[in-house]
Amino acid sequence: MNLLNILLDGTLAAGDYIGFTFFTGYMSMLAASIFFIVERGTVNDKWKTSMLISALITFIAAVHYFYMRGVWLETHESPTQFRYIDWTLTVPLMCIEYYLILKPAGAKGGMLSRLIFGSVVMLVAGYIGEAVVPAQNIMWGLISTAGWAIIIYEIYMGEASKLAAASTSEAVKSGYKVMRWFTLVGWAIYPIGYMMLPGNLLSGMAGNIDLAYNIADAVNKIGFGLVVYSIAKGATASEATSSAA
Ligand SMILES: *C/C=C(C)/C=C/C=C(C)/C=C/C1=C(C)CCCC1(C)C
Repeated sequence: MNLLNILLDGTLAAGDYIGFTFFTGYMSMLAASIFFIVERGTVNDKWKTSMLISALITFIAAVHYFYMRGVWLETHESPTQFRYIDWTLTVPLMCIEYYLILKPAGAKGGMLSRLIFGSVVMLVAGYIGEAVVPAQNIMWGLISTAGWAIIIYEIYMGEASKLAAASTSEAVKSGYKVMRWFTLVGWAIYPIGYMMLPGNLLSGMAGNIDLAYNIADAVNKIGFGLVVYSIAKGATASEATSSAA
């Protein structure tokens, strides 16, 4: 029996597709970290910190995926604690990416604080709804969504969006639009996964919360890092042309 195999020797059974995504998540996060670290050498100094943060995001995720796939293999239950520890570290780092990208355009600490405040509300409420009082997961999901809305407001209508619009760098301007699209559309996969919790709006659906989260993490951590990478590359190239002229 598959489950017995897993309990006895921790192997990945054929047909355990959620387990597959924990393994591919682990390996792809690790590969992405190496890519960002190596490519960091090819961008101008002022973009090197952004590249390092991209690598840290995927590396922190790789380490947590290593543990999460272990929990999944042994129990076939959601590794909720590791999941939220990972997000608590990686989501604020994504806020720092916004700050660093907009810093040459004049970003201030207040903008960063508002993004981080929104993240804390979003993640603390999400954790309470998943792990502390699951019977009230709808209410906590709504509070968490309010935290996400603070972030969306800031990057679409708040100071961050104004700074990006006023930036003199084409690479920053166009890359910023892709970054915030990830934060709106890519991040929407998480609440959809959450709604598959028992008692929530999509609980009868055939989906699985860990499958949704694993796909979302790959899209949002690796994809977001690649956008930062393309901004750094694009800005480096145009900085070279302008200094040669
Ligand atoms: C690398 C990890 C990332 C980008 C994690 C993002 C997580 C979210 C956007 C979670 C959002 C949630 C809601 C908006 C409502 C329901 C509860 C959450 C925490 C799943």
